[in-house]
Amino acid sequence: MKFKTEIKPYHGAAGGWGALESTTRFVFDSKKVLSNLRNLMRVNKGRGFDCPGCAWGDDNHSTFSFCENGAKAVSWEATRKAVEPEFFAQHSVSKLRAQSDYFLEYQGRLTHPMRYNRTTDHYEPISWDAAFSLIASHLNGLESPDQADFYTSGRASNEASYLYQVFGRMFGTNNFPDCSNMCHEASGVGLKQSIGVGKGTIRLDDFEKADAIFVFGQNPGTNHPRMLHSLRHASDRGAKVVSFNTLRERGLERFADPQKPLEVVTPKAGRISAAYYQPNLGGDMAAVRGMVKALLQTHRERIASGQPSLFDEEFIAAHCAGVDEYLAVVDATSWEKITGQSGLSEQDLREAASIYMNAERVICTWAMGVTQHKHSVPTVREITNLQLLFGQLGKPGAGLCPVRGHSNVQGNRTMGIDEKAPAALLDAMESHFKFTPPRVPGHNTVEALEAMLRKEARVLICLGGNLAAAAPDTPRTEQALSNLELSVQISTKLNRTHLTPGAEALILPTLGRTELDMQATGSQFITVEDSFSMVHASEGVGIPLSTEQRSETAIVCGIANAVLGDKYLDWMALADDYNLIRDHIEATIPGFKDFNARCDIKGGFYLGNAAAELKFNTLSGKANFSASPLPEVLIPMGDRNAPFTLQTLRSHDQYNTTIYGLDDRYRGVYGQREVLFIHPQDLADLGLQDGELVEIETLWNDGVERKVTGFKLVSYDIPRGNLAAYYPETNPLVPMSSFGDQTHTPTSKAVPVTIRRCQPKVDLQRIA
Ligand SMILES: Nc1nc2c(c(=O)[nH]1)N[C@H]1C(S)=C(S)[C@@H](COP(=O)(O)OP(=O)(O)OC[C@H]3O[C@@H](n4cnc5c(=O)[nH]c(N)nc54)[C@H](O)[C@@H]3O)O[C@H]1N2
Ligand SMILES: Nc1nc2c(c(=O)[nH]1)N[C@H]1C(S)=C(S)[C@@H](COP(=O)(O)OP(=O)(O)OC[C@H]3O[C@@H](n4cnc5c(=O)[nH]c(N)nc54)[C@H](O)[C@@H]3O)O[C@H]1N2
Ligand SMILES: [Mo]
Repeated sequence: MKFKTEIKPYHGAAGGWGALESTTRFVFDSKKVLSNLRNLMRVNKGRGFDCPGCAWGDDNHSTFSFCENGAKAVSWEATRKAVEPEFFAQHSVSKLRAQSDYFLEYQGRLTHPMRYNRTTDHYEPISWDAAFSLIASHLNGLESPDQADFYTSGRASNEASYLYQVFGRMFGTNNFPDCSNMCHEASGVGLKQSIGVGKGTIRLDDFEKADAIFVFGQNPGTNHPRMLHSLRHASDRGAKVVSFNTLRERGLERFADPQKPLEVVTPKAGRISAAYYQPNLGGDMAAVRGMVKALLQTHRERIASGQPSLFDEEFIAAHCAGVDEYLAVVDATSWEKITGQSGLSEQDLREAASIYMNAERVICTWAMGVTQHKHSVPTVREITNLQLLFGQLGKPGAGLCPVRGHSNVQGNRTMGIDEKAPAALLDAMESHFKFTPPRVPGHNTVEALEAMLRKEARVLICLGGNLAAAAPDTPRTEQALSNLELSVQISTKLNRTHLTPGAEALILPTLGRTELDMQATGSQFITVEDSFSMVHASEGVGIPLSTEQRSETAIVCGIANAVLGDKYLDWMALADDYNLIRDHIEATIPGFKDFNARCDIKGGFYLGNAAAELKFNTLSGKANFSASPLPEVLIPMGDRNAPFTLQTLRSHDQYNTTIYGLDDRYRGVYGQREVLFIHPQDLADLGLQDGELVEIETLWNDGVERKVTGFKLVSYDIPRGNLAAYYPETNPLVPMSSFGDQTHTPTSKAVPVTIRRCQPKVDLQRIA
């Protein structure tokens, strides 16, 4: 596989023909053109299947029912290429480790259960029954159930993830690390403290009613392309979209004039952002604080001149606690600190504030640019503070919207994939299933890896995902994984985690969401929950590539049955008929009354959100303002001063650790991934040139060397001192001990680094 590499700025708009061309290329490449297209037509329509791409909601009246990147996800899942036992017989694990993530993904779907043989360094076929027995003998041989970890990646269905946590808790542990720990954890934690519920408060059609939409730290053009439609429609009818993003992202600007951050929106086709601000990495809390400081001043001036309050006093009095403490902290925060930390001028922040106050209904959305910092919880809460001051909750067209990542990551939490599950969930498990669930909190992802490093965790089962590449500090993560006595991967595609086996390892090949799931009682559907708390059914149509592949639900049941027998539950009956699983969900999880019947509702059903109804399940019974000072420094790292802060982010042709291609079209990068975006003046100051290669080294306080080499410099519209490069290639740079306060989320958007010129890398021997 040879790729033409070039850097060529992209001048088109996000979406449009560029996207269509790229979509069809992916579909045609996957060698199953007709049925692929037919599949695509059905995504998110009728029963059909839910797009396994992102967690954006479904707009049932739109003709546009899939996006370019959803098309990639579907067509790559539907590939007819297969990784069969012969493939593993040909290639040793060590040889495969030298391959790129792109190569691994490209080999196709896993078709047979495989067991790693340490002596030969090859995976060999194993029967399902033998695989389940192996798992049972390891798990039942542990001294304590807490020596096992049960990881979940956010594609797993409600049914599979629900049974998975029931099984894990019956086995005796709360060790449920999940991808959410590396993702939107701060949104859940922060929102819960502020408004009593860890989910967004809005519904998709609120975008049609908002007067302003503030988008913080998110790149919807690539990661939530369907959101562009909502933003575009909003903008076309005169709502103002205001973006806070460290980089200029094509999907957020379109016609926004870089010279004029504040532009009044005219209904000119295509414009997304009315104003675009580029804070420093980690500068959003300061930016919002600055907006509130400006608003507070206006508020006081109004009161002084006898005008009505700028804030929603009625809302604050009726529903909120802690406003005085918060405003005191705002007063105590200097403009100097705000502008220094955010990197934005007072003028900019006053402009943003003025857009905000002139809008009757405001939505704030955010994603990884907000959640992957040390101070992410206070940042989420600061955004909430702003919304509370103006009563932007409990009314149409307004509210809080963390835009989730994986298509069912929100559903997984609802189903109980939570290492610190609330007592109510455990009580429900106990009374419904008649067992004593463990009450001690379990491991999150970083804690699980640390426990593996200490050899305290001995068995790992992963329901999807790719920890070796997704988790921080790659060499330490790989060490952790190889310390395991047994690593079990329930997967669709070959990935790096399979190539980092423990003493024993199993690959269990599973069906994807787009595929027909035939069980004893007929074709089964599953359910998922989107970012707007809508639960809907999803039924695959594609014919599975191999009769050996099993559904995630059937695999979870097979493992549970082998480990626990039918002591508490008849697992195999549940695998035969998913309606029975939904009956258990209905009996134990709030909001799922008449679950099976409601699965027939077109477009799904709404789980409800107490905060959106102004019911706040907090200790105070009110929505709590938080009164955190701004962090002392953005990157705490001991006593060394790093010249640069690096964020690790996604290119357009990837889905997390799955690499579909080597282009990042909107950023003008083609045929390569090892690039480093940098401000042109920083380049000049270092005496470096565009296109030169550098090594990037993390400056951290534990004496461990963290370095990657051979990254090509690309000058870009990014604030000085800030850098950006793709994940997972830069995960070796993210220290495992650098994580968010109260979340343990790796600080993937704030890595203190230095860079220096280097020689081209000697490429490893590749078998492509
Ligand atoms: N096609 C595709 N879709 C996806 C995914 C994928 O990999 N590919 N991944 C899915 C998942 S799991 C998730 S979590 C989401 C991720 O969706 P995003 O959060 O959009 O993902 P990132 O690529 O990490 O982009 C972070 C964005 O925030 C900006 N940013 C970074 N740091 C800061 C900061 O400190 N402040 C501000 N204001 N901006 C900042 C970056 O410039 C970038 O635009 O997407 C989901 N959807
Ligand atoms: N440096 C850095 N690190 C990050 C991030 C970052 O921005 N920067 N982002 C973080 C975020 S937001 C997230 S969510 C995590 C993602 O972490 P994970 O969810 O662990 O990783 P993915 O890459 O989404 O997992 C891909 C693998 O899942 C399997 N798979 C795909 N579809 C299915 C399916 O339907 N069923 C099953 N059982 N398996 C399936 C395939 O084998 C594929 O190889 O990464 C985190 N890591
Ligand atoms: Mo994510």
